[in-house]
Amino acid sequence: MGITQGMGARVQRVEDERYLTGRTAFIDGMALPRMQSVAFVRAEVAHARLLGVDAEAAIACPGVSRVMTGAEANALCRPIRADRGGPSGKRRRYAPTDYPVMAGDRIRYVGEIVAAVVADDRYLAEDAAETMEIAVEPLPAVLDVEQALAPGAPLVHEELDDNRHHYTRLENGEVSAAFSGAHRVVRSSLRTNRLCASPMETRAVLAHPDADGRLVVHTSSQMPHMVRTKLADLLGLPERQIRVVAPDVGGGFGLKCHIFPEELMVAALALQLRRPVKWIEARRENYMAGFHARQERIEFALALGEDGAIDAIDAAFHADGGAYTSFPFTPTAEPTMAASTCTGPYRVRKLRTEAVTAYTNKSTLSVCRGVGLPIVGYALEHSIDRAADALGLDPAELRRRNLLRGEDFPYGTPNFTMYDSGSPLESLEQALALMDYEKLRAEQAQALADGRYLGIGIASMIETTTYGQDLLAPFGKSDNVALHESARLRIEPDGGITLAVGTHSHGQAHATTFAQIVAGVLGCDVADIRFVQGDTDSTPYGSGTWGSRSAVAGGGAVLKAAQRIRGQAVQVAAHLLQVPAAEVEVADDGRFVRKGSKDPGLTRAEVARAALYETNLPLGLDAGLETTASVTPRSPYTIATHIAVVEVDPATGRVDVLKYGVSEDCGPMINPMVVEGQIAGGVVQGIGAALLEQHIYDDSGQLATASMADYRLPTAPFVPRIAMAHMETPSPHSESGIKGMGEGGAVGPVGAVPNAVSDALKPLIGWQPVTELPITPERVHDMLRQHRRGGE
Ligand code: MCN
Repeated sequence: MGITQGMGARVQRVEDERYLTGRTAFIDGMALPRMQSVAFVRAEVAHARLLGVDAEAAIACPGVSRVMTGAEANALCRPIRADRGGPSGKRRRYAPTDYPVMAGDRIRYVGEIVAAVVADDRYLAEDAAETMEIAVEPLPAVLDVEQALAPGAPLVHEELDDNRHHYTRLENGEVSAAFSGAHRVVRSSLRTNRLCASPMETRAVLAHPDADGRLVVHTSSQMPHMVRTKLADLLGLPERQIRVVAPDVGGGFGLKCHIFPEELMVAALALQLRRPVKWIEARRENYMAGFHARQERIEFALALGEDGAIDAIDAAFHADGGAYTSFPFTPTAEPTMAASTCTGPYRVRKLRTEAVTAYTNKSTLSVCRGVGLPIVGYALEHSIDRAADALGLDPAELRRRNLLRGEDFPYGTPNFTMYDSGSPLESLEQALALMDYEKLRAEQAQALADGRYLGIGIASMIETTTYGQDLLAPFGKSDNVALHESARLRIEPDGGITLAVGTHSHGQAHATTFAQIVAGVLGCDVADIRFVQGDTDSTPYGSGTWGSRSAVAGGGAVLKAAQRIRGQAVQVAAHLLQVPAAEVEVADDGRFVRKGSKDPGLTRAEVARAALYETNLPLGLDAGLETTASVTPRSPYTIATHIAVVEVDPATGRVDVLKYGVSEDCGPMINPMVVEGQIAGGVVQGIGAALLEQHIYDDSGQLATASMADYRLPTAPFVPRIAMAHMETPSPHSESGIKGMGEGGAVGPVGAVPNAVSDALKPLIGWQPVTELPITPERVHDMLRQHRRGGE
């Protein structure tokens, strides 16, 4: 089969069979002799002085082997800390805090760990945890970014002067003049919902000392090498004494690319007790103490010329950042990314942005699929549709007048980003054709005549992917994330191939797509390749999977390793065939043949065995066929257009998504089927973010949405079939021209669905903005009610 399974082929996902037949290695299914379970005792107040923890009754409970409280835990393990270089000043400040593994003398959010109880099983541990007496002196809680930033607000961290975690400001061009001279200004105050990743598998850790006394930590992580480095650093152990394994991981969506107090605590307890210790997170804990994302207040303004050209953008993103600085990604990532991408795919030269993160007494806010881009998708696309309405233009027409075109690329944005290639305008036209926009408008008019309210929403977007050197180097030295990615490739003596990578696939199908890259270079089948990931003992150091980087960074390293090993194999084959290496080529079926010769040449196995066993190979050649390669990537930008068609029922406020279409250009696709799967999964998440998902804290800082009954996720009947069309503009920023695309699906709906809702309600109340997400039936009712009130 060989080359037919290379890049571009719709190869069936090789990893699915084991998931579908239950032959998986999730941590919950693992058990070791003498294993203990942990239950964490968590704070029940949002902000308090912690006066004391009475563990006497818990220690006496049946099966309990250990109870640990803050003083002891914090002496064993240094706090998590995310420092970053660079001076503070008028335009920039960053004030990180220590994130202790357990609350010391202060509690800062409901769900913070106050103690750990270790027992023979989780039931016994939970029963004992119930008996713990926690004495607190409540303090006023800060529960909102505006409250946090108001002068005189109670301090979440006493050592800081105020609750500002961070701010950055940028001004490029004469923005004030552009606004005062504008033909039209469109200004909106918007709010995005506090939501979370909600992976199917919650967080999970199983740690134990091995026979040599090394610490082995199984953890449900997207970044196993980073976790090992931080465990060593914070527990004070030599890194070589730690092995981290991220086995099967049931989804991460950005949550699992952090180091967590729970990982450190379970590891510390296993070392102390000298036995395996396990923790499986309950959904309630995940919602209270797994990080949240996205809650921001946004001020967004466009200055437009008479022809509808956007002259300037003025945008401020204020994030409700929660209690602590997470590592390696921090609560500052969402607003910073929003500010640095807020011109989207449009031609805008003048820009003013402000990004602020405030400490609040809530669970820490960090990254989730899309990081800042869904916020921009919402605010910018909302503003485009609002402007189109104000100017009396069709939303597609206003986009046509402002979108970047192919000839504009490479394009430097006013926020100092260099877009590489593609055409947002062509993407719009492709999406309009895919969905038959004219026909949709006719159907909408017919529906209205029948008394139904249909709306069409467009979102044009550009997705930052890979987060390469160009984007991250300007932040200076980084101890937080490694930029490179690596791959190790070995051709075994029987011709089979072992590929080990530093990334971590937990749904993205790397076992298939990375194998396709190798298949394309070596002319083998995907089935010939054993894929290894997630184990720091057997994979090369990599940064892991986040930021839609694996195809470009990891895939780039795989390609480099495959090309290098092919070169090595050609040297050996040349010796065996007794011709110069330049005369040898790899045929589509993987045989090493002399160019132009009908001779069958050599199989991969023959060459691989010779590389190990042949006695008279030239002395300069490495023995065996094995290599490790790494790539430090640049950032390619993926272009997409999403179109949503919704129906709104004004009586109930219910919004149904009837049709959905995506045009996507992520460069040459390694596997179009995998790309389409990623888009579909993302769109479902994006529809959830637009219509359903929301964490709500009450006035005392209690999380009111701590179960799946209250935190609503989209299910299959909620989502229509998704139409897709592709373009494949190569990127000059990557090997093979590939661009990443793992997050974009989740970005578009957050712009397209609200616009479709405003469009649906237009015949009833004129074009009214959706100013807050998610668009619950209550919010639809509010829009209708406010309009009625306004008209009175
Ligand atoms: N791909 C391709 N051709 C391209 C680009 C990508 O065939 N031109 C393939 C890649 O080879 C890979 C997949 O598409 O198999 C996604 O590639 P990429 O865009 O590099 O994204 P990553 O693999 O780095 O995945 C990370 C991304 C992120 S950041 C989040 S969050 C996310 C997501 O992927 N979390 C997910 N998708 C997820 N899907 C599942 N099922 N579960 C998660 O937790």
